[in-house]
Amino acid sequence: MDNGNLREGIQGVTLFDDLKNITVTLDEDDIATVNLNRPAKRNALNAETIEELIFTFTKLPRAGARAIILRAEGDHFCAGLDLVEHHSEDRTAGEFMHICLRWHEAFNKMEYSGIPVIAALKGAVVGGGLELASSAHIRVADETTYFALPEGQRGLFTGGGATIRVADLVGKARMIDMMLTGRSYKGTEAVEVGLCQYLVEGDSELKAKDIALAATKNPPLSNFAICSAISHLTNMSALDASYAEAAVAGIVNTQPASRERLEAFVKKKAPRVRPDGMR
Ligand code: 1HE
Repeated sequence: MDNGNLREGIQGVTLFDDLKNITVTLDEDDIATVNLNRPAKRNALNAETIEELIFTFTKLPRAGARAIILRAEGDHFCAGLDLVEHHSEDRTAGEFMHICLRWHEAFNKMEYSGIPVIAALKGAVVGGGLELASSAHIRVADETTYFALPEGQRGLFTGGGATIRVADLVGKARMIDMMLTGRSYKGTEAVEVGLCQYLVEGDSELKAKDIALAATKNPPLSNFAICSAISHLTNMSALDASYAEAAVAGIVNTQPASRERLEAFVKKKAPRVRPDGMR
């Protein structure tokens, strides 16, 4: 492993240094940064990038990462499906179904990873780029960020999970409107409709880093439940979900780290929950 220093602000050890389209670093706070690194192609997702995302999100939870920042080189987070590759490959329906299954594999690895994934967004977050961003647990936008699903206008349909995750964020009616009309969202409106949870002036990555650092202060087992159980439980019937929730809480809420924190509360040494946060 080499010492990575991709750019000012991201420092750490470079992991998996044989990847071509993404770079991955792990810093001294155990925060990994997954960096989409095809800016000349606006970080469009070709088949190789998807395979690299699968590899990365399979390995990272067991490589010591306690939180993950997903960011991109260049002015745009991600332009979605690599349209040039899709055009030149001239895929059959069956071939493209398999491509979509690989996208699902990558994005499910993120959403169900048990490690908080925070997306630092900028510029275009469109089509498959929005499918990628919506697989993160938290999305931070800056003032340049805009969200769109131009599939309809391209004569395409979403294939990377937008019908599940984007519909979950904004609701079915808004998603249908975005796809039929090419409508895009940005700024406070994007926050209000649920496409992102934070909107910052300046660099979204700084806010993502703050969020990641805060998350690393929680016990890993609590984060594991938050960043996998909630997604699983919302896929279940309410009856089964409430049973499974009890099982997860049985494990998480009796862990040694939780006993220690409760002991601190009982001894009046733990922070209180105030309107402006825990202090
Ligand atoms: C690309 C792609 C791409 C750029 N695939 N190569 N996604 C879209 O419909 C979005 C398509 N892209 C755009 O609308 C624009 O490129 C952007 C708004 C993102 C950026 O604009 P701009 O002016 O900065 O860049 P550009 O001049 O359009 O593109 C620069 C290069 O990036 C150029 O390559 P070059 O070799 O000619 O320099 C572009 O071809 C390349 N590029 N976007 C391939 N998407 C699982 S199903 C998911 C379905 C979808 O995702 S549909 C949405 C597709």
